[in-house]
Amino acid sequence: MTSEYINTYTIDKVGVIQLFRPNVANALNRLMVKEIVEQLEHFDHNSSVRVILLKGNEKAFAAGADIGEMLDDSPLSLEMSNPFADWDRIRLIKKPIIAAVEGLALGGGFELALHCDLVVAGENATFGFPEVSLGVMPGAGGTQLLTKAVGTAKALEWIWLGKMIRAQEVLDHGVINQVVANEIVEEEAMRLAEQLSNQAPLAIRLIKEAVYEAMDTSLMEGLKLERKNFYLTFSSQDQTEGMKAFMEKRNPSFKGE
Ligand code: CO8
Repeated sequence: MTSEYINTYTIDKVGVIQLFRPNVANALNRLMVKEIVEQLEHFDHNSSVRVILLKGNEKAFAAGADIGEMLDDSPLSLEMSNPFADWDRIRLIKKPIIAAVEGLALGGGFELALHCDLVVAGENATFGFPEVSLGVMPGAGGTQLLTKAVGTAKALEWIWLGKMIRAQEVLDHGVINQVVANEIVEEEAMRLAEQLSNQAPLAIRLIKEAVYEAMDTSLMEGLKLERKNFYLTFSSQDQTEGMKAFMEKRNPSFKGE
């Protein structure tokens, strides 16, 4: 798969996607978003990959959607080109996606991080939705995903004021998972990815599905799905291995079967 705006590689069972438009702070043009999504899907279907790591560079994870590309958009051109169809596909990825955020995660860049399951950020990382200063608003899920994470008061404050928020404050509001020294962001994200990649893959993906279901559904429906997924884990050899290993007082070795 050849890509213009991303670099990709694997380390053990971790598939890595690096956003690569360094001359424009990784501003996300539509082709770049398409490339990211297609690579996420590629890793999702690759049985030797268990976790996906998304990263930028030390200056920027991504400074938002490409403003130059949007300049001449109209409601009709947006409706017809349907740029958010690609974003919707991110939600369908079954494997864990971890974002390693250094530097800026603004606008669409913050939204991309919010589409990831876990986020490790550097202490100098800055998050924010500056769209209001461009006369627009978040469009790739920012108002919904941020509000679900922090509630209406903080979401309105941050988005209305186009606030630049330091990583620690974003962490304090439970939006991201870890803030670490800038130099070790990637290392820590990779450590987390490796830890997850050694867990039983079926359990990991069914947990992801059940946890996101809790955001959208009634408690009864969510409990039903959880129960079905719980039963499904008993179809795997990893369940037998995990429980046997406990009984035999040893570490389990999960094979993803
Ligand atoms: N789009 C296009 N180009 C950008 C963007 C961007 N979002 N961000 C930075 N660049 C470019 C700059 O124009 C500059 O290019 P050049 O060297 O050719 O002049 C280069 O990147 C470096 O930027 P700066 O010189 O400005 O570097 P600074 O370190 O001084 O500042 C900032 C970096 C703070 C990132 C600054 O460039 C900035 O404020 N950028 C805009 C941030 C922004 O407003 N983001 C929100 C965009 S709107 C959005 O994301 C909507 C999402 C919903 C739709 C998504 C689906 C399509």
